[in-house]
Amino acid sequence: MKDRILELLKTNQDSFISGQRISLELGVSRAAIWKYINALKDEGYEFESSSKIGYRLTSVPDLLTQEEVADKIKNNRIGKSIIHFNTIDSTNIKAKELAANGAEDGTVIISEEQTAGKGRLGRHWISPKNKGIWMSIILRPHINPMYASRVTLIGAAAVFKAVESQGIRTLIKWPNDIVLNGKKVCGILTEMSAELNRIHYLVIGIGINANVDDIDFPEEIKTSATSLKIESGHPIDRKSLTAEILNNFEILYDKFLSDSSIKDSVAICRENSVLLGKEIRIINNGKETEAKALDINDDGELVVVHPDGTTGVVFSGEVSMRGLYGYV
Ligand code: BT5
Repeated sequence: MKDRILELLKTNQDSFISGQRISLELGVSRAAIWKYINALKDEGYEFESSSKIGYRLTSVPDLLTQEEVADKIKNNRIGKSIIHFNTIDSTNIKAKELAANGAEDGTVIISEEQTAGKGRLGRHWISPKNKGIWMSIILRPHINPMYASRVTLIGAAAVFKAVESQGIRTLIKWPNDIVLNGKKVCGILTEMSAELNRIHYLVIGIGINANVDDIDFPEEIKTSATSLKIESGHPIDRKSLTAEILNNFEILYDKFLSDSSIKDSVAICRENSVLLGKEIRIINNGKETEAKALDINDDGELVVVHPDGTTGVVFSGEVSMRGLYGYV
């Protein structure tokens, strides 16, 4: 009911709506309306109200709640249900917990802040309050677990397209980073619960530095991290960007489910890659090798040529590149 009252107030933002009208249109008592309006005030909505003329919505909070994002989502599944937190340890941890308890395919967990945001290999992800998009998507694909890591590239392609739609051109650093002016603006962490031939669930965690300020980055990542706001010089509409990512994700993900192919996502990652043609260092299981990045093949693997002239593919692992994130 709170959602419906909010919707009614949103569609009539230029005028007052009387309590009587809300009561009649939605079949709810005046006392209940008052209770819901107070709950909305607690969430940061602001109203003008008068006992004679009713209520008028004057300001909506900059929060990534279901109420604020849902009207921009065009999907059938992804993001139809958004579970929102003001603060949480990690949206990936919460998503895994909810998935283990039966949360539906496409459920999205978003938090305004993470106190223990996770990067790969146990690393920490800085997630300051109200300034980024810290979200995790629960997926239940009927595919071979072998193909699960392909979802990371779908995520990267979806973020690229969404950010591009806001007028900002980024580059993709295979397999899980989005880069702007040589610094990281987004990281993706895909986690899985599976048996040998069956996936229970996948969680794809996406962290985007939308409106993060320089001061929010700790000293050790100041030279390697940036935000869309810092680089573009203007604040980012987090609600639209969140919805755009989810909209693009569903389109690309549905193609993948229909034939296990990620050709479209790979094409986006390839055309906008920061690595291809460059000398790179690959760190896998603690072992470092040097190579030149040649291509991303249709399976989403990085094709490289080694110093001895042989070619090979890299499935996963760390890749660093001269000049990027301060690697010299
Ligand atoms: C990643 O790991 O890039 C994956 C990050 C995934 C974060 C999302 S947020 C929503 C969801 N819930 C979670 O708990 N996680 C996901 P990796 O490639 O390992 O990069 C981690 C490294 O990036 C750190 O060791 C830092 O050096 C750097 N870093 C940390 N926070 C950063 C930030 N906000 N922006 C840019 N770089 C950052």
